[in-house]
Amino acid sequence: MEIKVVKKVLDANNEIAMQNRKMFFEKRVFTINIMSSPGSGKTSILEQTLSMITPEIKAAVIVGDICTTNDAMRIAATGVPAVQINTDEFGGDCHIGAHFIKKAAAELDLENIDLLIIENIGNLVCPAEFDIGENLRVVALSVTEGEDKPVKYPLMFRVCDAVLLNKIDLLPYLDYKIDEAVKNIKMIKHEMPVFQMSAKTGQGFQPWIDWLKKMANVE
Ligand SMILES: Nc1nc2c(ncn2[C@@H]2O[C@H](COP(=O)(O)OP(=O)(O)O)[C@@H](O)[C@H]2O)c(=O)[nH]1
Ligand SMILES: [Mg+2]
Repeated sequence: MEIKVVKKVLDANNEIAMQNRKMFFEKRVFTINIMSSPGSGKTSILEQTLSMITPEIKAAVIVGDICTTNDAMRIAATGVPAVQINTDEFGGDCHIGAHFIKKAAAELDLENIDLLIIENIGNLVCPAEFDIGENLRVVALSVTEGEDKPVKYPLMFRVCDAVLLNKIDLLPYLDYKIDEAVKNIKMIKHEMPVFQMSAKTGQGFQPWIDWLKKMANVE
């Protein structure tokens, strides 16, 4: 019985995700879902990315958190339209569901947006299970989280199209074995692109930006 309920929730989510994907396709908006543990640097990566692609590319951001509008305020400070989703009043969901994206997208002028970036709620588990109608998924992993997270949370790495290996500016202070982390990522998904970067210094961002533009076809 319980399994039936779970399946129903996922079916309902998938239905709305399909509607979202159709809407974004019709409006010619390319959508990317960025996921990670809390604090890996999603918002920092977005701030740096937006500074390198706007205003040439018309971008907007939807950010999900359980509470606060902190991240939307950080994004809005870059001059890019930002909509905050808070799941607290809906039971504090640990992921963004497709229905939240449908609602948040209604707040945006999609006719004037080419690239929509969605910052998911910090969590390496549930966000991987919920399709929100996006075109591309990336996972940020910071070097302070340990080399083994890809093999501990394989679904997240399986459903993503690239890994943003962030905070490499901290490597001199850590015992982190970056080759082992990359090996673990490739063990889960052999062909996965891994972009080593620092949102703090901007190091390593150009290859990620080039790849993103190519995937979004917005060069
Ligand atoms: N040293 C360093 N700190 C970073 C980097 N990226 C993010 N941070 C810091 O990590 C913390 C969490 O970053 P935030 O962007 O809020 O992560 P989010 O929770 O994934 O959105 C903040 O204190 C950032 O300043 C980085 O590349 N290097
Ligand atoms: Mg954030």
